[in-house]
Parts: sequence; structure tokens; C-alpha cells
Amino acid sequence: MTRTHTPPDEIRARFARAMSAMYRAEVPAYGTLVTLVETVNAQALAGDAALAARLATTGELARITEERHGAIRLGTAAELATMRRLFAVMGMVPVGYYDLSVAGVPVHSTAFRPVDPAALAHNPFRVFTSLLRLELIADVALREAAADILAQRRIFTPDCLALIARAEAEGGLTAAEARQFVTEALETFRWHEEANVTAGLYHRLHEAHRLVADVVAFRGPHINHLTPRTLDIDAVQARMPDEGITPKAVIEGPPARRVPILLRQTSFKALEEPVAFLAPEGVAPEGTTPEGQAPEGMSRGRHTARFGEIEQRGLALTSKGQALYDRLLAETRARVTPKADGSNAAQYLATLSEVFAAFPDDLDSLRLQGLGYFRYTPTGLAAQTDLTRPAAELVAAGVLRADPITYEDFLPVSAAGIFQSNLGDSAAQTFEANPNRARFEADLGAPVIDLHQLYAEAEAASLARARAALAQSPHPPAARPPARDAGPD
Ligand code: OOG
Ligand code: NI
Repeated sequence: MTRTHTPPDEIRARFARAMSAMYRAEVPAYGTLVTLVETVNAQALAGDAALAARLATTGELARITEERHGAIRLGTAAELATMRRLFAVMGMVPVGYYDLSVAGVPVHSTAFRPVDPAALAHNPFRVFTSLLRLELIADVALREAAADILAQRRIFTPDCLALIARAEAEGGLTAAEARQFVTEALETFRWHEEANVTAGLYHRLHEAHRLVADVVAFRGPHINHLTPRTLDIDAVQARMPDEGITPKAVIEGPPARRVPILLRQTSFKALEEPVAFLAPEGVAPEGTTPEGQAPEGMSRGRHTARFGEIEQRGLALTSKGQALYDRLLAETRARVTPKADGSNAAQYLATLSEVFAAFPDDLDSLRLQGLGYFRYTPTGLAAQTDLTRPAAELVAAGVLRADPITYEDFLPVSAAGIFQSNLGDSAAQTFEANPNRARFEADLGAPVIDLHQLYAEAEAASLARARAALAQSPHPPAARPPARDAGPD
């Protein structure tokens, strides 16, 4: 009997919706933020017809209201390897390697996401996925205790594991299996109030690093934020306080510009939430708290983990553009390092704008100087032209149109800023910078995809398609060779 499979893109879209509904119920401020983003996006589109037209051309207009990224933090190599298989069922693959140890966060990360333009247009859901690096924790005894606890937890339901194996064996899931998969997979990302550890161990883990406590002390990798995409991050940032949400002081990434590049992000602080710790053996559980009685055999406590974030996406930069961005950002931060309490935010932002004045801010310069990636489409104006001419000349001749390719990935310095803002103001620590991509890929069980290669291929493929389409389009009379036009009879 043949099986009809639900397309992975469809499973991903349904999963993203289910995750959003779950997170809205768990963290009400997320719902408030989504509503604010929808309002601002509608205003941005209404006020900028060119923006609306460009997003329609690149297939982003339809996806934008549902566009989200989330983030999780895993504890073991085995969890990471299984997570890769889980995301593969939904057409999401690991793109990029991000070393956060430089920024004092003991993790390294990748982003699981769809890669083909059609899949991105269907639903671009991505998950920034970090793996804890216990080897960066100095206290050996604590490290071993943490490793023992992590080795015992099971973050995937048995049915979820069975469905992943089924999808791999059969090459996909039937409609009924896909429905069940979404339900089962969601369980892994749910918040669990009951910790895996006693309050005493929690505090030791927390002291080593807040992030270690967040990963080790709980039953699973709760989704720690879900981020809607806005078309005007400055407007959302300015309006968040009116909605009772306090954003972090500084928007991460490039400054506000005419042509948005890469990614700008801001977040609001993590919530302090009630949790229940295991009671140490032989000790009676503590009494009631305002949240009520702890479950039998447990004691009450609090943990901050989950927060809200918004992002604005812009032009994907080539290696040359990325190098310029990295240099200007480093120069800005060497002049003014943003303080965690936000006290020098204005000075930082002024310096950022001043230093980034050196980054071209119109689409033509960005394209002609090779700083960004573009998608080429034929304009429909088939002129008399030699189609082997460079893309820039075909654009200048009005034969091709160039639209910016949107950056679909993350930025390590920004990610570190987001981590730090939700780990608390005093969490800044330093580790030796030691990226270990080979180790990460061994743990993942696969190489991570190079993001520049993806954008370069997308650009080259669009150009090849555009040239092929032009070559086939009927030439207007002026373009025809005269010999063929003037027939002998
Ligand atoms: C992930 C922080 C990074 C982003 O958008 O850069 C991130 C985390 O806190 O687990 O989500
Ligand atoms: Ni994020």
C-alpha cells in the first residue's frame, strides 16, 4: 500500500503555529507583543508602498505575520543529535556555527531552518539551538553532578522518537502521523514547573552560571522565547512601554538605516516564574508561598528563563559586507561598550550611527560594491541586449531587476547580547574564546551548512533563471537581426 505524505513544509507551518499558541498561553506578554508587531507592520506597509511591493516580489509579504524564530538550550550531544533528526522531519537543517563562549556564555549553537526559497516562503520558522559546554565550568564536582543529571533525563516522548524513526524509514509522515508528530514534538518544548534538582543543587548550578541552571535543572529544553518579525523595530521598541513591556536599553545589531541590513533585535526581560524543587531526602518540604502549595515532596522557588524578543530583518551581506559590518561593530564597541544596566545606551547608539556612516546605505551602492546578496528577475523589458553581459550591466540596461535577499540567520554578538539581557545584569563572565566547530558537528552528527554558500547559490540561481527566461522571451522588432526580418520575397 502506498503512503501519502504530508509535505515537511506543511508540518513545519503547523508546528510553528502550535508552538506560538502554546507560548501565548504560557507567556501572556508574548501575545501582547505579537499584537503590537502586527499593528506596527500594518502601519509600515500602509505607509510605504515600495516596501510592500518589494516584499510581495520576494515572497515575504505572505509569510511575515506568521514569521517566528525560537530558541532552546540543550544539555547533551545525544539531545542535539536527536533534535537534528526531529527538525529534519519538518524540513529544517542546521545552518551556521555560533560560538558564544567569547561573550561569556558557555554554549555553542546553530540555527535549524528551511533553506530553499520556496520552503522559506511557505513558513520560515527557525530555532536557534544551543548546546551547553560543561567543559567550560571550572568546578569539576559540579560538572560531574550536572552531567549525571543530564544523562538521566529524557526530553523526547517515546511516540515522538518512534515517529522520527518512521519518517526516516518511510521518507515522510502520513497525515495522521504528521498530526501526532506535531503534538508529541511540542511536548519537548513545553515549560515544566517541576525541577529535576533540589533547591541546593539549583543554587550551586546557578552560581556556576545562570545558564547552567536553566539547562540542567529542568526536565526539558523549554522554548525560552519566540520572536515575531517586525518591519519597524524602532517603532515597536518605542511603543513597548505603552503596552506594559520594558525592552532592553539597546537594539542589537546595526543602527537604524534607510536600507536595513542583516538583523536588528531587541528583547524584554525574562519573567521570574515559580518553580518547584525536589525536596532533599529526609527533609520536609517547605510551606506555602503566594503561588500555593508545592507539589508533594517538593519545595517552592523561582527561576528566570523565558522572555520576549522582536527582530527586523534586512539585506544578507556577502563575506565582504559581513567583514565591514564586523569591523564597524568592533570599532563602535571599542569606543563605547554598552553597559548591562543601559546607563550609556544613548552614547552607544550615537557612536554606532556615527561609525556606521561608513557603510553604504542605498541598494545600488550595496550591490555595485559587492556588499550584499541580490535576487535577479527579468523586468519583462526584453531589450536588444547581449545576455552574457555582467548582471550589473543588465540591471543598468533595465533588463533585470535586483531585489535584496533577506538575511535568514543570526549574529553572534547580538545573540550574546540577547543571552546576557535575559540572564540578568550581573551575569557577564568571561571564558577563553574557544570555538570548537568540529566538536559541535561531531555531537550534532552532521556538518552545519555554510550560510554564505546558501546566499551565494540563491543569488547565482536567480541570475541563471533570469538569463534563461530572457533568452526565451520573444525579441521585439528592434532587437531582431535585420537579415531575418527582411525576407527575400
Ligand atoms: C538564544 C539567544 C540568541 C537570538 O535571537 O540571537 C537568540 C538563547 O537565549 O537561548 O535567540
Ligand atoms: Ni532570539
